[in-house]
Amino acid sequence: MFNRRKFISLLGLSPIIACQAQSSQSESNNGSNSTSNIILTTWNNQNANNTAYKVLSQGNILDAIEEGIKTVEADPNDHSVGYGGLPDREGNVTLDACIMDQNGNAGAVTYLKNYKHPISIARKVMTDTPHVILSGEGAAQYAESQGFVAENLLTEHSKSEWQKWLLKSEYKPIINIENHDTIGMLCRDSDGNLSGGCSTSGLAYKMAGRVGDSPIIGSGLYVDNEIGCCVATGLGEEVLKNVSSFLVVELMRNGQSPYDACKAAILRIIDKANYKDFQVGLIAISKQGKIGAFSIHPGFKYTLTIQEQTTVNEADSYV
Ligand code: SD4
Repeated sequence: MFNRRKFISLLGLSPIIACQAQSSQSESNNGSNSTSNIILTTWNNQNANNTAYKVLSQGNILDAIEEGIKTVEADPNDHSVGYGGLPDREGNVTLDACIMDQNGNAGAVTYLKNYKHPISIARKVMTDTPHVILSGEGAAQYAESQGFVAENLLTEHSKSEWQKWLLKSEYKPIINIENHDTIGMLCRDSDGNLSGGCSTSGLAYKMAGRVGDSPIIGSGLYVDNEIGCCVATGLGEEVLKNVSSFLVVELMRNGQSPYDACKAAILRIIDKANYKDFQVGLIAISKQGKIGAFSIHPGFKYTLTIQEQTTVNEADSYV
């Protein structure tokens, strides 16, 4: 029943590198060696990968994650993240983000309005406060106190899309199966240390106050430096109910490869829900530098940077 689609968009890669990237969906070590830097992101996020890879080459894994994710948060053409993200049903762009490091530290912001770079604020929550999550008004107050500047995140385009939606106001919490672009990023540095981050404006036209999986440690992201890391994208409600990223890391702890663990966690979701109308995609890296990805429906792409080569690949899927 598994549809093993092996679509690869290559950016000037040699056939040898192409084969390495292609086999990355299964059990191979995707051409990495024990000292490879690896950046793995959800969807087609080549700019984010290239930025993060450059920063990681200079040595700081958290800077790599923050700077990589910031490129997407600042991009008005990405309608699922930061500036230009589609708003909730009341016309407010509300943001969720989190970060987790190799020492098990974590920080997150949820339901944050008017700040373009929630990943930077999440990082500050992690490093400079005694808490893991700051939410809504409190997160905004904290951002202001740290010198972040509030701004309107609704672009002309996202405003006019919202106004079109208002005409019928039909709310279906369905994730576009083929082409979404929330950013989840996993990094492994040359010492084998792992960290990750995630940033999203969540579901378009969601109810005010809705928080998805992306800022919730264990659901949208989980990192265990001894074992591996995982990040999720898709319909957050289903990921939340299954604590999918933690599950993937625990399955890896029990010996499964990143690919098998992502597949098993997707099957767990499918067992419990009518999966026909929604997408979930998972990506993971093991401590040893193997990667895996799996989704419910075809169309889930992930971006891999390794040995200075960036490829956009389509994950295997259940349907
Ligand atoms: C959410 N998981 O808020 C996010 C949305 C997402 O690609 O990943 N979109 O439910």
